[in-house]
Amino acid sequence: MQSETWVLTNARFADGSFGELRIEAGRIAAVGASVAHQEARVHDCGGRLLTPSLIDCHTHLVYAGNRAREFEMRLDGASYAEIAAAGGGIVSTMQAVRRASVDDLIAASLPRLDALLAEGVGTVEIKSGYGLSVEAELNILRAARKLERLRRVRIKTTWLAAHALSPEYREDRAGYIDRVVLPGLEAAHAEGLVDAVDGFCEHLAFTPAEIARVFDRAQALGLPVKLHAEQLSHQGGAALVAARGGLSADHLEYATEDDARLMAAAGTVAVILPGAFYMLRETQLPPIAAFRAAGCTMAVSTDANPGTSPMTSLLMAMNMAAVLFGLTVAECLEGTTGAAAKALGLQGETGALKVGHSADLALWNVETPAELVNPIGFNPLNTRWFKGEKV
Ligand code: DI6
Ligand code: FE
Repeated sequence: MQSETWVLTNARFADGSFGELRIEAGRIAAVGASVAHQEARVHDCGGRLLTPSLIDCHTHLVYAGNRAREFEMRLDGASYAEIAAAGGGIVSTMQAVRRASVDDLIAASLPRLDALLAEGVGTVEIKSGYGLSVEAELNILRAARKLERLRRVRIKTTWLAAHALSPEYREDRAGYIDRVVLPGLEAAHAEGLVDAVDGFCEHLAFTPAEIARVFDRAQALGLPVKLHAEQLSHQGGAALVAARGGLSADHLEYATEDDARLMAAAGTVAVILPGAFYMLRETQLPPIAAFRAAGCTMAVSTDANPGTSPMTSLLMAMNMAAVLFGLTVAECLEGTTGAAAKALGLQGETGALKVGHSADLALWNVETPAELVNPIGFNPLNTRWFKGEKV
């Protein structure tokens, strides 16, 4: 995609300084107090805040149906684990997904994707995990790949068949791994549908030993791994994914200081998901101070999913991360830009206003990052650029 040469003038950067940014061939060619103007069209930012486009690095955006009825049951006192044990939860979304065609999945997911993009998001990770059969898992990732062609967005896909045990395999856990998760991964990889491999390591999902088998196959295929770890209880998933040099460990409410040290040493990003914490009325806080002390990179994401985080606002996730978990404004902005890029293996490509990066930019009708994080449910996006093109 060969796009025009632009100079953005009078931009306010997150550190409060003013300057200019030059875009050539879809990439950031220069950034500073002033940049070369030759042969460029000019966009006057009017002193507004200019940031990289936001990155939502953990979503289950592609699904069908909804779980509003289960939400009402939880309001009546049922727990998430009780609903899952009674055949609700992930399995109820599975039934809706299996009835849907790829086109149905796209139609259901586009409004959610559009909600993110309207808030200045330029990169979205999308997981499978609601099909729980080879074909239905493939269909989710086929839909995710098509979304990338329908909108100006970069999509990273993740194989998450180890999200829940499908009902067909209730008595045969190893059979689910052997006949769905692993061969499905091979098929999805052969079809070019997989950028990374994830799992749900939890008492109501998969054990570290089961996840290790999935990671073995992922790594044999040369695919990076990540993990839903220590969300509802401490299972050892964070240590496992760190030992594999994984991209990220996600949720982490029950993670320990040791986990934080192992993740920091491995370069495994801690992905903080306040939406699920909020919806489940969790009270166990993720060990933010330990992540900071260990020097662990922290990202913030929506976890957009129909059950525990029906949220398609990354700005809202930033606000929740600040209010519920005590992240600073700077941590929230880095958590949805540079750190989120690292969680997807995209550092160097997007997520920072750096020469050579893709020109994925967001211009906001505010002056400071705090004005992005402070409001609830207000969208101050002015203009978004994707690969140097004004959207
Ligand atoms: N953790 C979560 O919070 C979601 N998946 C996961 O592994 C829940 C997904 C759902 O309830 O539909
Ligand atoms: Fe998730």
